[in-house]
Amino acid sequence: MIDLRSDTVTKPTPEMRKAIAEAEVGDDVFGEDPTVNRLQEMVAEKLGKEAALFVPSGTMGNQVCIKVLTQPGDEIICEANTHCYNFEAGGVAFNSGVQPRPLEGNRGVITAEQVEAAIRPDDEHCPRTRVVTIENTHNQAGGVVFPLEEIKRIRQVADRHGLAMHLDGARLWNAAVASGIEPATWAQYFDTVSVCLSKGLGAPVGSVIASTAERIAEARRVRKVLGAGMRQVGILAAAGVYALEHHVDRLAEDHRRARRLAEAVAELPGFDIDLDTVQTNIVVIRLERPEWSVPGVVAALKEQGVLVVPFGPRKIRAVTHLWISDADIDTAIRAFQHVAAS
Ligand code: TLP
Repeated sequence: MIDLRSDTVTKPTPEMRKAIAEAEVGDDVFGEDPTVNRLQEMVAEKLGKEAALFVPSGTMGNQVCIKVLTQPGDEIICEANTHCYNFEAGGVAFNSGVQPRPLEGNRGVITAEQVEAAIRPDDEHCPRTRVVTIENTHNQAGGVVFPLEEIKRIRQVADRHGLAMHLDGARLWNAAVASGIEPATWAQYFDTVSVCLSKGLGAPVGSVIASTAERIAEARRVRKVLGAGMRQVGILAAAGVYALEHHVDRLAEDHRRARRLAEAVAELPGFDIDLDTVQTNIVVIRLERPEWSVPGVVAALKEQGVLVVPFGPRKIRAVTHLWISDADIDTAIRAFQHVAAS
């Protein structure tokens, strides 16, 4: 099976398993796991932040950061198709007691003008606007890199109005490799940043959040409240360290393969792809034939040995990653050709 459902499906490579097996560990609740400490220092440095914290998932990364930045009753501005609004099980309401203010973006990108217009007046009837969240790359939009210039402009608005900014950088590594802009250059505009190790980088588990030392100390408390103070978790952090050292630059290969798949499938009758959005490792494909259903096409591709996921009423998604080769892309293209011809 060629598994293009997500870049989360990767299994650790033999070399990564070796790093896991040999990891030095300690009790991380005591702050004594050397491998966790090393991972946190590495990520803080790569993101140009004072401190960082290992968390089990990207969802927890976003949730802890939002909790640290808000008070119950606040409002957070986000793009309407972002993960933290749609796919974290109502987490910002559940964990932080805040309400999201979704803004409709253009291919996932919201503007400084949209953000400014959405900021609430200082009025006792209104929630307090407290945070702007940005997702980079933007998953639902098809792996779009959020333009740095717009982030700078949104930051200016945030500064004028005393708002914090959070970056859901689950795939910030992809954005950095695709754009040639360093992770720290992106991160400098944000008060909190969450990055994932278990997506394109291929680690089995884990995300890291980064911010000031003060906020990370608070984030440690929040992580504890959520039950994720972990013990000899260096065995997982070791996979993250290995991934950061060996699997970042190679993301360019995933991007090249996604592009090749997208260009080939876009030519086939019945499949529509906005090629402008195919900037990284995600390909969102719209089904044009009215007689096709999403589950039907997903099943037909599966019969041809290719797994993709439903991604909205008329859409499916294919994602390239560490375990997808050029030959796999050839096979996947043939599978799409077969379905198009059926
Ligand atoms: N995304 C998953 C699914 O949940 C949709 C995927 O297959 O793409 N932020 C972004 C932008 C994400 O895409 C995801 C996961 C997360 C956060 C959450 O990460 P995890 O799954 O580690 O909680």
